[in-house]
Amino acid sequence: METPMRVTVTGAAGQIAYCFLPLLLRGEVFGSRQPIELVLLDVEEALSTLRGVMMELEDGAYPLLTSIHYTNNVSEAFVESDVAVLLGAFPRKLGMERRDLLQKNAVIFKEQGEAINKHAKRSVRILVIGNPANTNAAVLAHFASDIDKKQITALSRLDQNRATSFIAKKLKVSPEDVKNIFVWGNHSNTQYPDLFNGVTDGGPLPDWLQDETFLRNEFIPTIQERGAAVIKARKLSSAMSAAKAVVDHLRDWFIGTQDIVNMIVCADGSYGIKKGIFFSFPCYCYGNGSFEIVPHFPWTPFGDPYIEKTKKELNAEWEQAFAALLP
Ligand code: NAX
Repeated sequence: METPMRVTVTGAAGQIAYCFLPLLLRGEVFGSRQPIELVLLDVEEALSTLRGVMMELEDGAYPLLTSIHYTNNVSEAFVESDVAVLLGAFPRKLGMERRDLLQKNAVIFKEQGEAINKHAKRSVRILVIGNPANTNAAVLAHFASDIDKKQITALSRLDQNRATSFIAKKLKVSPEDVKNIFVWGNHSNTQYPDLFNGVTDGGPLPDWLQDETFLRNEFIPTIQERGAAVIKARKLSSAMSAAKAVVDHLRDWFIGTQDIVNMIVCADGSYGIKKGIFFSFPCYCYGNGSFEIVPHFPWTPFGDPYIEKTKKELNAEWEQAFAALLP
């Protein structure tokens, strides 16, 4: 057995955590030989639920679980963390303006960024899932100033999985036979799902899938609105599919993959996206928590207005979030 890895999960009393934690402890992320020290963080009001989650994890008798600790203390939660999975965020409430949501979360991710900077291992890898995920990651990156920005990513894999699965269903093939479907930009309904680089069976997607009317009226809005459609049907937001996407993201980032995967990462100037913005790009993961933005998949001119829209939204989010934090 290897040295235990300390994994901190925030929002651990929530519904994605409830689906994700069993998958983590079954070895689906870091493999079946990697022991895990689990630290669970949530807010004070959720501590009783968190205690129940901890009891259930103990009752699972997972061989990989070496220890488990829960807390509502942010500093304590990140001590010596190897990996931080940040699910906890302030939810949008009825009548709440988006600006207020951004600012409430900016305060949370500032505090967590500072705590990670102070207490986590220097090699820590951080995955932000809590919404608004791109801007929360940007805030965290700003305040975890000693941590390399390439150690911080946010989740757009659920959007990529949704888009890939949609195309596979149209083609009547398995999702693993469809590659290079990308989702660019913000994890919001301005995201740009793009299939022009898609391949199946070693060749490009059929022309009928690249028809602009189909893209505008069916493919793009279905993927952009998929989260809302799940809420409408289930009366709860996506949790099972989100947990699967978290597993996919972390496993590929740590173990590596031959596929090109979507991750929200700090823009380095690739594709003309302003440096410092957290944006969903096609990435290649080498394993051990390293990745590169893959530069060979430009969107076609059809995508330009979509990219402009999502860029504009991210710039506005950045300004609104930081307005609450910086003098
Ligand atoms: P839940 O509302 O079930 O759970 C969230 C948990 O976070 C709650 O237990 C809450 O008490 C806790 N929390 C709130 N503030 C906290 C803080 N400051 N510190 C620690 N914990 C805190 O939400 P769930 O369905 O589990 O979703 C978690 C987050 O993922 C939400 O923000 C959601 O919007 C976001 N999502 C992001 C996705 C993505 O692709 N990036 C997709 C799925 C999901 O919608």
